[in-house]
Amino acid sequence: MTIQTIETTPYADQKPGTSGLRKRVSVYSQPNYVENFIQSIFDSLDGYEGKTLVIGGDGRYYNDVAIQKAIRIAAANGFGKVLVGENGLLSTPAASHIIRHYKAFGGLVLSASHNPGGPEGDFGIKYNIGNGGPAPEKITDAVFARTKVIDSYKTVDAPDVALGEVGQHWSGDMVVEVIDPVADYAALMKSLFDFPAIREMFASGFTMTFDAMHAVTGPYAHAILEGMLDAPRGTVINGTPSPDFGNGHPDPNLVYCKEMFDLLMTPQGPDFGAASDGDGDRNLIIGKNRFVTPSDSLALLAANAHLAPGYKGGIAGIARSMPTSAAADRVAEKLGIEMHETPTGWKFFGNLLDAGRVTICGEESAGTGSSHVREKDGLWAVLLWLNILAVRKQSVDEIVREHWATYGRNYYTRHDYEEVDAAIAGKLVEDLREQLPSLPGRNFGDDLQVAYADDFTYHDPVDGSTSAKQGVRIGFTDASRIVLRLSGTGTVGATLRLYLERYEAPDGRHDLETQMALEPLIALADDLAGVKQRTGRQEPSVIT
Ligand code: G16
Repeated sequence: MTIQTIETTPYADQKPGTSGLRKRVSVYSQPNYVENFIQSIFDSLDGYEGKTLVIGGDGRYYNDVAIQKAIRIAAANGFGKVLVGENGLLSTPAASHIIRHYKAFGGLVLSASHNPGGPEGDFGIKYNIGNGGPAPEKITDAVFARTKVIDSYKTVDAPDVALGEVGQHWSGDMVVEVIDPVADYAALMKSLFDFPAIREMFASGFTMTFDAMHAVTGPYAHAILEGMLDAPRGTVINGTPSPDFGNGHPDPNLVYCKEMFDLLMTPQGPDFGAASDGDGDRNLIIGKNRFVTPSDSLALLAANAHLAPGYKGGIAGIARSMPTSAAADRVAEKLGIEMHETPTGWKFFGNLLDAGRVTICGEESAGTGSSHVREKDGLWAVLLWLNILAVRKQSVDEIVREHWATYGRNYYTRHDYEEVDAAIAGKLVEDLREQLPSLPGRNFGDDLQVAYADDFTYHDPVDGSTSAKQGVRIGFTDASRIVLRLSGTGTVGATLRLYLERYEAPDGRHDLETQMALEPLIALADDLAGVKQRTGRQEPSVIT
């Protein structure tokens, strides 16, 4: 095998964001852009010689090119083996499971998640550590530092690996095992959930639609829902992954899954609707006449997890990202278990899960997961919902209403302002930050009194690390909340996210329209931050 050392020059823009390095395909296609980033990852790690690396992606445009490059660089740097999904496919949660299951050193997850694909779309690379989860900040910071000074990378002079052929291949002296992307993951799901009960529910006429959005969950959903659980053929729609996601936007929200939402709101629609995103870690849950917000879904799954065999002993604790509503906190309080509030980004859950302090985690950004892997997991959430429905024999709507009657309802919405000028967005957040010390104690309108106002700092209780400036939060005495932060996953300009929440007690009104219920907070947030005036936008780009 000939190892080649190729000279290169650094790129200044390879700082990993909330979840790896996400850029336009046009940026990734620049000479040595992929090579620089992957070599910088390996340069920031110790002790991987002879060990196994997992590589998988969501099948988006440029995956095949990047995977072949990654294999050659891994071979030249001394990895002993690469495990790669057939045709380069591995959903993000499946990649996490494969890393854990085969005790790999780590993995490269190639995805830009829910962002559009295709030559004009986005691409991304993320490194996951041996626990199966996204690398913590100390590694991503080291990678970024390395990208700024890198002057060469290593590769081997070897042909492309036939990724369509399951079995053993070679790249130089390194073994490349092409594996079935679904089998191990499907076995894990079977071990967690009551498959016979779910099968029985389908057999007795329960209907669902699962929209795979032309993305990576298609093969998983076909195999598990239609194959193992006997849901009728046609339950899974858009189930064949395509490099540009059927020219769509694989983000499972009410904007991009509007057709399915509309169908679920009619008597002819199925009993249950669900979807997952580009790389299979996000989920959307809709019952007949009932959309379940991700924050509510987290609380409901935590409250009912014991109904699934994998969680029958109860859960150790719950963690949620700071902007996620406090609905889950009330469940944790009732169960008498730990509750943690972390910054946005799944990587912050890793330590808590590894330490056994939490079992279920979730985020407002359509992500829920558990200690079974170290990523959020779209199909897992769908299967846990199915398990709960099969055991409780109630509709989603009934279950949600009962939950609110027990714990109260956290009305919740997120307003996104996308592709805002980065300087304007930065200044807006900075100016709001400066107002914070003057806010506590102030009254707004008849019933809003500020209880606290700060920029969230997280102190990791497991490793003692601190992450500052994770989002501005203004909390009120009635448990309402305004949160504002800049997204760390956008690829063009800045995305401003405004999160609004209001609590209504168990005996309060639970049937208000969400935007109406939050109207006073929406108006106040705009007064305080001047979003509309400064950005020149009259409406958010997306409301979820
Ligand atoms: C990623 C992260 C999540 C985060 C989301 C949104 O999800 O894994 O933890 O909540 O981005 O982050 P931001 O608000 O910074 O854009 P995904 O599904 O895009 O990988």
